[in-house]
Amino acid sequence: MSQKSILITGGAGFIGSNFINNLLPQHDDWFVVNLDKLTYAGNLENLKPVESYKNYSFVKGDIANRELVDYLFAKYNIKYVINFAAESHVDRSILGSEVFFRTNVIGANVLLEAARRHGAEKFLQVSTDEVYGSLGPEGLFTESTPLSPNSPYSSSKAAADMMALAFHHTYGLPVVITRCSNNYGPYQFPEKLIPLMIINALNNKKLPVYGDGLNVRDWIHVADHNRAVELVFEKGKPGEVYNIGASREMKNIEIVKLILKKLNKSEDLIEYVKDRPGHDRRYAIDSSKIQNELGWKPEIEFETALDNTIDWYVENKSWWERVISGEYQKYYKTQYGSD
Ligand code: NAD
Ligand code: TDX
Repeated sequence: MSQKSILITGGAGFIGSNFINNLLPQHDDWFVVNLDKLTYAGNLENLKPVESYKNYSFVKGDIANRELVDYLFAKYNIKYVINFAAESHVDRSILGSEVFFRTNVIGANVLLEAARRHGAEKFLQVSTDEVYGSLGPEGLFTESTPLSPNSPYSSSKAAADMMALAFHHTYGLPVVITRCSNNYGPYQFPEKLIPLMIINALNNKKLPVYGDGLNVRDWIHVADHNRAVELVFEKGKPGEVYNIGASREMKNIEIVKLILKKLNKSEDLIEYVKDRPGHDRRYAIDSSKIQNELGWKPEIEFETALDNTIDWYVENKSWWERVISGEYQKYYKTQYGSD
């Protein structure tokens, strides 16, 4: 049987590790090379379920390192790429944007150039709904919504999307792009809303809600997102963008209250804090294109899966206790002004 050699980048992060853990057991026809820099967000513990697989290899390194990326393409005869690697947190991009441009823009360029030189047959760029900017109370993002990113993070993702599409247009590189809404699920780094609130509640710490708490995000379970990524990777049409979302809009404060209720904690733990600068008001995704053209649909029901996610954090205290030691403490103090 011939194996597809796939370079998966950022596979030690939240979404990438869920992708590899779920997909590798079903694919002995894939040889997966996971290239990850192991930044604060990368964690090899997330990949325990697959570390002994024979069709899996981990490489610690930077996607912006041209020599390394070129060497890996040649060594493993890489013909397929799924680029999950990114600096992914909006608040950190507001504190300092340089590393966002280095990884998200230059890193994507290095991968695209290597893919072009080595005759790649598919390149999937994992992007985000944040490239479309912010919505008012009505309407949904479609694939033809103009890009209007508002944060250093989303502008770096939008730059990578445009470059990836230009590589398709100019060189015929078979690029596909996915733009997904907010993910939740196991192994999410606790700087993001849901795990941060769960962990603070478990520690009886204040839950910092930005602004009036009425900003809206459209939530999807990471496993639904990853099924869509796999489908777009296999069946997506080169040069096309596919929005991914589960039509589950929630105000931030509603999520925070659901978490407190599930954990039997008082709403007195909620603390309204200074708003995020440039805070996008509302995201909501129209995913009819991937549903109609590729036959994907979300399958995971939000309330049950949020409960299961909360249970996962309750049961995996040792995972997050290690994750929030060290660098996280410094970040938390800078971002929230308290320990
Ligand atoms: P994450 O921060 O949890 O993980 C990112 C991973 O990339 C980490 O393992 C990190 O070590 C690695 N990485 C960072 N810089 C690197 C570099 N220069 N070279 C190699 N590896 C590097 O992020 P995530 O939430 O898993 O997001 C994965 C992708 O999905 C990102 O591209 C993000 O923009 C996109 N996305 C995320 C969401 C979400 O809700 N989390 C939604 C839509 C799209
Ligand atoms: O402490 C907090 N308090 C708060 O009110 C944090 C961390 C967040 N929030 C708010 C800000 C947002 O309105 O919660 C909402 C969600 O925030 P994040 O979890 O930081 O996600 P968001 O900014 O929406 O971006 C996420 O979705 C799109 C991911 O981090 C991105 O990687 C992805 O591209």
